[in-house]
Amino acid sequence: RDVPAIGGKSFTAVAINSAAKAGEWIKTKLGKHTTLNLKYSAQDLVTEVDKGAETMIRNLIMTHFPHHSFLGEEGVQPGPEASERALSNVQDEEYLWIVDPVDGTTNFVHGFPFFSVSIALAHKGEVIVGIVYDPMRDELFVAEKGKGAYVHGQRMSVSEEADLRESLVATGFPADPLMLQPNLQQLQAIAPQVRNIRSGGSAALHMAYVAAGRLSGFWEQGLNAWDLAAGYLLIKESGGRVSDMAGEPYHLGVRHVAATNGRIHDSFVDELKKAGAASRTEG
Ligand code: 2AM
Ligand code: CA
Ligand code: CA
Ligand code: CA
Repeated sequence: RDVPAIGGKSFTAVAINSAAKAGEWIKTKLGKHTTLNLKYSAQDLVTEVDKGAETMIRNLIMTHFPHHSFLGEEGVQPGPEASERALSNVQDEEYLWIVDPVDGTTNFVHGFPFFSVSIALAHKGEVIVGIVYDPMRDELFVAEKGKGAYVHGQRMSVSEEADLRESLVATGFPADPLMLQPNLQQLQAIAPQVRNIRSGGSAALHMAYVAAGRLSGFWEQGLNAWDLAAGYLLIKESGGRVSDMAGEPYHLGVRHVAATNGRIHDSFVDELKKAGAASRTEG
């Protein structure tokens, strides 16, 4: 296939291999992790599996592409300020890998089998490859810019619903109490208008499900580039729309996200806005 390659290995192949290797290992550690630390708060968890998986992915990527930059969640100090600083230091690099080794650590820790590995490659700030891998179901979601998005090798497309009343939408509840309140207000506004609400606990996997047409929409506040970059490309290449809470197009700095099949996007964002998004779109 015609994908950008250096040293004979395509970007996408390296992303897939890294996610698959890490995912297989993470799965073997489910219920068997030995260290659990709190990062920023009692809701902000990390285990040796998060760190080990990130190291595994980083080493694989750096072996193939030693001159590329790397931004991984576990290499960044906890908290929103450090995350924003870390992103602004690297977001203009020519090639930047953006990695969340375990998206859904709370689920992983509790044995709730819904988590993923998220790997994106950005070229000068634009996402060109996006991979989300669910090791429990062995589902690999892959997108290349301009070439579509695939699951199980089949082209994905977003769902058809054009009306909130027919829509199944998901959200994530922010760990930060300051952001939980607006999220609950949005939940209260959206819930009566849609078919139903889900909250699985992995933002990247929710984004992949929007791309696959399994969810009509998803919103969450207080996320980071590593939660969203891969899922953004999956949705875009599946015909959907990703924006911030004000409806502005996605970029790597977006932290409060609205992602849909496109058809419900404007009404979805209107409702979220009315209900009271957190005050800063990127903060
Ligand atoms: P994580 O599991 O990689 O940390 C669930 O609502 C989503 O929020 C997950 O994608 C989760 O990613 C992310 N998340 C969990 N705790 C967080 C925190 N303290 N700050 C920012 N994002 C968090
Ligand atoms: Ca985390
Ligand atoms: Ca995450
Ligand atoms: Ca993580």
